[in-house]
Amino acid sequence: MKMTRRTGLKTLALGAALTLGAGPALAQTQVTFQHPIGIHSHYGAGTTAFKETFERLTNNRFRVVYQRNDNERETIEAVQIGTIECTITSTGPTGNFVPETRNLDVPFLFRDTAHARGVLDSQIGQDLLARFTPRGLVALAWMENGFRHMTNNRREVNTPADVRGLKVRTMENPVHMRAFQTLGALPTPMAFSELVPALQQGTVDGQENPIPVILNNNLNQVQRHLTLTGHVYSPAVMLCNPAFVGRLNAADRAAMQQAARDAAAANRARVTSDEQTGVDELRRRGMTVVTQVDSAAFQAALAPAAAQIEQGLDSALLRRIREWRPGS
Ligand code: EAX
Repeated sequence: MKMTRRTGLKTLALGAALTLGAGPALAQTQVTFQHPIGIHSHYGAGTTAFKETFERLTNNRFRVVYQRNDNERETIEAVQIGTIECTITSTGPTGNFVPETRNLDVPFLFRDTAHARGVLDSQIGQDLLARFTPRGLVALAWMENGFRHMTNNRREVNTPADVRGLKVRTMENPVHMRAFQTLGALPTPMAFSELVPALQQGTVDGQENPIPVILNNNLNQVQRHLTLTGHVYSPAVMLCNPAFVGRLNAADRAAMQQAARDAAAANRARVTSDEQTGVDELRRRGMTVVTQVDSAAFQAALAPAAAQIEQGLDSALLRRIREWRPGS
């Protein structure tokens, strides 16, 4: 019995060696990407662009494979450990790994998309990417979800007062939680993977996410009212495992960096187009959408708690971000 099994194994090994020797598949190394929302989303646009560039520039010696995982904290940990190579995650959970990223989560910090993208592309953004290195993560590029908006099942939200008493799922992020507490909501932090069941079961009344996330995750199926509060910008970041990056030769590493730039560009282009078409599409799917929002009223409602919201954050960095202008 033992003999037979050993022989069987030998045959298998030989067979495998022959198959591998047969063609260019020989040296293909799998690069596993995990992130939420699926390959047809704005995150998936990034992964698809990364795959296309990286595989092409390395003559297909690498094969990028996507797996969906809606738990961002889990994917970051998996990248740290090395069970997967890369992820794309919002800054929802990154503050637990790199506290400095919480500075980006302050409500109404960014005036508009150009401001947010400009800051992330500037030295400020590059310095923040470098902060991931000592935490066992290689941060390749800033990407994004867009500006976050509120949805709920109770009522149309027109003013900050309408938010009072709503149970709102927030990301597991103390800056966001404090902001919603200030508005009089009952913030309930949970992973993205728990969001849809929580909305289905009525554990929470609402949530907040950018148009691309609402659209690509079909949140219209579990939410009736959308208000374009744009209360905070939602950055995302592409993270890879340091041992994986360390094994790449110089040319492959340059290919990876080019692939990450292409990924960020594709991600942003998709966010822009989702934001252009998303409101009409979500109305078609049955949501009510409040587009005229008194943003100043929401900012004023948060103002008394600004010090508390920014507690433990880097006030000099926040000032640099606020004062950033195109070309600076
Ligand atoms: O990164 O948790 C969230 O609401 C995030 O915006 C989502 O996972 C996309």
